[in-house]
Amino acid sequence: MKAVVVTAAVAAVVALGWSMSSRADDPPALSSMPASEVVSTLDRNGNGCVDVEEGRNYASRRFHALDRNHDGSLDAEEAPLQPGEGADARPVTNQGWQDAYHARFDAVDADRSGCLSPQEIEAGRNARNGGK
Ligand SMILES: [Ca+2]
Ligand SMILES: [Ca+2]
Repeated sequence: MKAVVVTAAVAAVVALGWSMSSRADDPPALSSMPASEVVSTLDRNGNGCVDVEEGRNYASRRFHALDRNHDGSLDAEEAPLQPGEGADARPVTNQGWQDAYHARFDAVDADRSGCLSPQEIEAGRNARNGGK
């Protein structure tokens, strides 16, 4: 019963996400989404959380979408610094971007399940935004 409800919700959010996206290839920015929507957007295998590969896939697509001048790196204009990132985090290459993604994933994956639940993402955000 719960699975059915979750699946329906995911389908609805994904459909909404696609229709709102101006370019289908442009992955949406996750920072403005509620954590539950982040998960439903990235959760391809439908297990209710964001696996390492699912997040990496997004991170890679996002990198290429942000790299507007296609020089293989993101400067602070293409990818504004996120909370917790120092000025030396830009410019960043795709490799550095992926490394940062993995570090963030590990930091957020509190139960070490290799999959990020909405609760973990929410907690990770609160921690990053200066929460105690
Ligand atoms: Ca998943
Ligand atoms: Ca660039």
